[in-house]
Amino acid sequence: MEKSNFVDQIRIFARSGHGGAGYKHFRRDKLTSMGGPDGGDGGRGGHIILRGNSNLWTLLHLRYYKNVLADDGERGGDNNRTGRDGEDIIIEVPLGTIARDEETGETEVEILEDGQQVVWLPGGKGGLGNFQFKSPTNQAPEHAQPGLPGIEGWKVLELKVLADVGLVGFPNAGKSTLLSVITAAKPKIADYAFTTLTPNLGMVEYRDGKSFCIADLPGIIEGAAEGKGLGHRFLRHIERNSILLFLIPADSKDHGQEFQVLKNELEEYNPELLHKRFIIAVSKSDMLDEELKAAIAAELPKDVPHLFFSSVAQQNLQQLKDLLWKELNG
Ligand SMILES: Nc1nc2c(ncn2[C@@H]2O[C@H](COP(=O)(O)OP(=O)(O)OP(=O)(O)O)[C@@H](O)[C@H]2O)c(=O)[nH]1
Ligand SMILES: [Mg+2]
Repeated sequence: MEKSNFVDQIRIFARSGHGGAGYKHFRRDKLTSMGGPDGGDGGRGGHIILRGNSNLWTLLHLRYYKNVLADDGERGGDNNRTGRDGEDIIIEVPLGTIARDEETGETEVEILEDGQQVVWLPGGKGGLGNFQFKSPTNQAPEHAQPGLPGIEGWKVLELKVLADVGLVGFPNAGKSTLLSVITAAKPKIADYAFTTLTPNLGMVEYRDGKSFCIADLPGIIEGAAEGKGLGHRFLRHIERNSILLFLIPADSKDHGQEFQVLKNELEEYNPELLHKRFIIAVSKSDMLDEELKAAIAAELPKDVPHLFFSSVAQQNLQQLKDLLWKELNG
């Protein structure tokens, strides 16, 4: 079995720092017995910040992160001294990471770019010291503010792979083989079902230095939405692909039917997936002659572009890349 180090979801308890309290104090020294207020402001609590890092591909590095607690701001001091801010915590995440609140399910942050930095859970503001409340009518304010609390809760970080093209197909359709011949990726390939257990990404080097990203996903079977096979949890990774490339092997019993089954499973998972651009590619076409190709073409839906190719015999790979590029930029 492939060792699974593809961590695409983690659950953490996070808390940003509380603001430090404002200080109440009056100046006292040898020469001043009844000085004015000089209590300083409290410092801000530490933020919890998310930062995109394009060198990360999974959430594996956060696997043992359970409690993420930022420091509180320091209390204000005498002589108008402002308390130190609590130290911020910066969590580096791969592009495509979403931060959600576990209870409400609400998406709070989405990281899409390298270096993008978002204050996810802001630290509480520090309270004002009594110095700030001095006024012509109140020369000796007794009041200083407490700091505001930080934000805490159970949170979920979830990764949705950002690829331009997602490969969709039954197990054994030849998805990983295709990835291995059009990109530098080296996914595991075998003639049994569910060889691929976690997504693989590869870059297709297109002409003139242009490239696009393609994601090879675990196979889907009928009933995936009810948990059959590996279930449909990996379908979340195609939610952001702009094109879905359906791979239907030449030796399928019914090509048209196989496409429908795959489409139904996507719809069960998320009906919006049906609004994406689809392309059908009949894989392993080295097994077909022209007559068989014509018969299969007749079974396929008329409104979806299709193409025959073979990874093993290196047939039509350039045409496939051209078609993907055209659809991506069309
Ligand atoms: N004849 C022929 N066989 C192929 C071709 N592409 C892949 N195969 C074979 O089909 C089998 C399955 O290939 P994979 O690439 O592992 O299939 P997959 O879709 O990634 O399968 P899962 O990871 O289980 O979902 C392997 O035995 C491949 O050698 C092709 O173009 N022609
Ligand atoms: Mg595979």
